Amino acid sequence: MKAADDVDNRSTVGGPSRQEGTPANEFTAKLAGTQELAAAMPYNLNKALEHGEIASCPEKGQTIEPSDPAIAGSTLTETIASEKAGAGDPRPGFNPGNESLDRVRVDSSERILTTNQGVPVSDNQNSLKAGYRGPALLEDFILREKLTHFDHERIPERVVHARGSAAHGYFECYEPLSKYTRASLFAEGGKRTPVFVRFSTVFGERGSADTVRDARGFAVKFYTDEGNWDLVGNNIPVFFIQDAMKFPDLVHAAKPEPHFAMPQASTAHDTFWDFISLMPESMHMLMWAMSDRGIPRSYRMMQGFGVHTFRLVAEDGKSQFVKFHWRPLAGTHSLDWDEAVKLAGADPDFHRRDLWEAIECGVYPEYELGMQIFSEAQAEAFSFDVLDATKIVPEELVAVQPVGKMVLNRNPDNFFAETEQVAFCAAHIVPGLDFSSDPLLAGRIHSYVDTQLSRLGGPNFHEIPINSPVAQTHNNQRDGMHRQAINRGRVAYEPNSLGGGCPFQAGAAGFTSFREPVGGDKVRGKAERFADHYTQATLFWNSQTPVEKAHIVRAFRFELTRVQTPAIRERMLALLVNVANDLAEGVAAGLGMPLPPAQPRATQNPAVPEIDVSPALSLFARPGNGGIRARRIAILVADGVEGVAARAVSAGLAREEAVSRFVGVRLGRVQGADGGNIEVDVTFEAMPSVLFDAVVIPGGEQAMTTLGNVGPVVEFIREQYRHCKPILVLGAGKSLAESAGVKLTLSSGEPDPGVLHFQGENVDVVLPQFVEAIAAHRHFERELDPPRV
Ligand code: HDE
Repeated sequence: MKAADDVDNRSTVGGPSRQEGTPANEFTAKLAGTQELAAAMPYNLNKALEHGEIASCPEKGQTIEPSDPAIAGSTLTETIASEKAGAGDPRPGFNPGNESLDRVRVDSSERILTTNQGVPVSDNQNSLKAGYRGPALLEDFILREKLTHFDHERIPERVVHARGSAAHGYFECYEPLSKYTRASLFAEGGKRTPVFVRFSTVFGERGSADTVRDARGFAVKFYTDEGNWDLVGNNIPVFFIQDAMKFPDLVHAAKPEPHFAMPQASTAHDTFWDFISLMPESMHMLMWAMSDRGIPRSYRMMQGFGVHTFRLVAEDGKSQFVKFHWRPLAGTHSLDWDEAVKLAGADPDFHRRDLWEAIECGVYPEYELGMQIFSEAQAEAFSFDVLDATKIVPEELVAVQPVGKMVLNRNPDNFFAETEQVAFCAAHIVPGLDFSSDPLLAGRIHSYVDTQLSRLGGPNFHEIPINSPVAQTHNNQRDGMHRQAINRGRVAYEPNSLGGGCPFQAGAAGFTSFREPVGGDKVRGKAERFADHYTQATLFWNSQTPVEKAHIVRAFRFELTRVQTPAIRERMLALLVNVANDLAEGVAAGLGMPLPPAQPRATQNPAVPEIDVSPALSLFARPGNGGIRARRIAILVADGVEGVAARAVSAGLAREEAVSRFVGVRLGRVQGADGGNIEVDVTFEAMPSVLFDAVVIPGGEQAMTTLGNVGPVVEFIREQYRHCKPILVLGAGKSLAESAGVKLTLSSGEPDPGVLHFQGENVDVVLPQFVEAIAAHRHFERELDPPRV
């Protein structure tokens, strides 16, 4: 720092000061520089602009650049470098906490074991004792550090959405959306923004099974260059309740009952249905939750929704309403209920494993982001209220416009550090987006940070690497538990002159709330249109195919049979009558109850809906791109199997990037009829039928006879058939298939498109048809109640 001799830079209190007649030095130069900074800001230029109409266009904060970086620093000794303190080259205006995760990634290869203080540990087997058989000594700081850390390895689980799995990836914008929004991630076609996505179930605890019936969380953190945007959505476009005031009640009713902590991860119990049957606004969400949307095949195969109405805000301040949609390129597919139940035992991590393995083998899950953009005038004209989170905006009224694609291409390194510590927040939005006045959203804006303060043990969890933005963060927030940033300089307030005015407010470049006029009396209550509880539940029901309707009836029947209080069942039936008579009748028949009269409606003037049917609401509306990537297919083998055919099928499926497994009675090799060997990948015991999307019965007389005599093999095939999965039968495999109950034709006499019997030599001929049958996912034409086998 250059020291000027001609300014008054005496210290009047303490510390280094220039004595009269001595030349200036760097200490006194810092004092002089500070005086220069303060003098350059004789008054607060922007103060007058904080008032009245002019305040709505805030000015950028007033700043002055110090003549030397050291002037704004904490200490002149900052240039003294060390391995710990740094390079001695201060980087004004830079926050390394926003650098990529590489800054905290740790690898211990070829390293010795140390304590947390870096002290090498000589013996990691024995505690320190007074003699080999003597008492352990309290001074064993190594043992105590290890145990103390272990004792605190768990943090509280999320109060909801405790069970989840996550992945990194990117979002790529298709075309600039500047007409609607100034959000930087939508500014240019081809622009990529890093994302971290966490999928979850809602009601189960952290260790509960993945395949339970529930909504799924679909939370996306976009690390945009103007800060983090969290789109914290679900795989269902509506919610149970309309007002945040009811959220704790909903969750208390759905969670295990408080006296005996049962049932785990299930809504099939009295308190849930007691609450729900008194909350008719939940009827629309229930229709979705009881449909096969509640048991997705994979996180890769479910839609996501922002649920609430949000706002897009353009550069000129104009705003449109928006609803966000994620659409999986692999299509929307679900499990069969019987399969979901069995999977909970066979592989409670089914969805977690599916996501991990798909990414690990390069089959990156992809989703298209769509927007329904509409004006306030359009919203006003709808028969429903767009601020009511129990309502959708049907695609027939406002089309979903594709705006970009998300690709999940990297698994986390560490589950705890990333998936567990990630903190999503409905309040995290960026310039160009804004909230609507949805009363459910208002509660969410508060709730997330609040819950995370206790889950993550206090403030500053925004500095945990997975949560920190890639955009630079600079403000005057300081201190608190777990603080990591070491802020340079003495200024932690604004306005200031001693820090050159920095960090200064961004003015028009910063986040600006949409100027929405608000008014009215201070009241508790809901708008009239919120009282229509059934119209969209009926729309959903009317839009389902017969198979989907049958599954919905079955789910209600299951859940309500588990309810122990007949009055609650009856109350539920009385609600369902308001949705659709055939639905209520189907459920009542399963419960062996007469149909009660409908529950009184909250409004005598239900909406006159714009449409009666919306085909887009069917799960089958989005079969996907026809691919079978990462689908699992079992090829059954035993000694004497037609090895050439089995290997050819396996190779053909690999070309489609599907995952085939040779399943046998025990591990080791089986000898093919052609003399070649096949290595068994897995046994029937370790990977039962529910873990596969399809089965191949390859033929070979001897092998088929052997397998036909093994009970679990027959059960394996039977379940594939019962769960409506594609079955490829080659040559002599037919006898085994038939002995397991597989029928080549439907009960109508028509051929079953999901059961292929091939007699020829060259299996490549039948493979395309088999691939198509797998891509179609399930062959529900086969399904009868009760099932044929
Ligand atoms: Fe959440 N929700 N929620 N929620 N939510 C949480 O935040 C809450 C709601 C959703 O993978 C909690 O950090 C309230 C709707 C997802 O980490 C908590 C209300 C939707 C996740 C919370 C709602 C969601 C959460 C629990 C009603 C779909 C998991 C732990 C006003 C649009 C995020 C946490 C993750 C998590 C509160 C309703 C989605 C307690 C008060 C509607 C995907 O803060």
